[in-house]
Amino acid sequence: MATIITVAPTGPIASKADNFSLPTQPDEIAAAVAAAYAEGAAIAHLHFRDRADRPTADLDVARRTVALIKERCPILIQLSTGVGLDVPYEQRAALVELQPEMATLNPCSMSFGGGEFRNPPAGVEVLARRMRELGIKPELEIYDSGHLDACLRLRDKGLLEEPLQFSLVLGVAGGMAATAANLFAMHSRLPVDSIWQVIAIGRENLPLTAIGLALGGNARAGLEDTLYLRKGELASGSSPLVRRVAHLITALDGHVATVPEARERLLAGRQNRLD
Ligand code: KMH
Ligand code: ZN
Repeated sequence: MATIITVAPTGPIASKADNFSLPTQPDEIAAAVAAAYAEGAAIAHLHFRDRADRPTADLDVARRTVALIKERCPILIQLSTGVGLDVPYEQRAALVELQPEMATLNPCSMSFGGGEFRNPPAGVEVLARRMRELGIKPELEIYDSGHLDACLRLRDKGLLEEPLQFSLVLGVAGGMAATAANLFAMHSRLPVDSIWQVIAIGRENLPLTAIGLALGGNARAGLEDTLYLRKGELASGSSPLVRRVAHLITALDGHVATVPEARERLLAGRQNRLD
């Protein structure tokens, strides 16, 4: 089966002071996504920033960025509803009204680095229900073992449709540590037929992404997850990180999913609403 690469070019935390190549404005994000698409990414996981580079859920910024991406390439759009730690939940949730093909769903509140990532249970249920109504595929962000159980409860309430799609996020301070043992433990608990990928934050990004691929998962790459290509060497953008993951996939005798293949696997029977 083809392996899907998601590019995550921006994220909620890093700034241009951390890595000058971080794209924050619509034209920069569109250029970064197009370059990543050329290297094999089939999904773009998007966060937006205002003119001062602060995380924003501004619908005009989101719409403009998506339009610029669509002018350049046919990559699938996944909007982050995580957005940023200081953005109110209702604004974050409103992004799904743009009807992207996919969006993230973060099931639980948690400490997140030095801040708080607020995902109140009632809000999560409303957002899950709305995504189901709109036919938007949720990517479930699992930062710890109990987050998986929270997702299974949402499924049991009829708010999530199978196959479930998970990101196993390792290495956020406040979530599970970036260790192979944690990855194996989470992987062993996923429902059969789940679609999943590793999101490994920071210095363990490469080895844990490689283990995820060897276990049959998809992969995510980009400056949201690591600012470095290797120790001491800042990445010049997300596309070198995507290229490296594509090499890993082919070295494992796998095949990098095209956009039509990713669409078929993730969105069978759904409409492409942003076209
Ligand atoms: N920034 C990652 C740790 C989201 O955007 O909804 C998690 C993430 C979640 O990508
Ligand atoms: Zn994100």
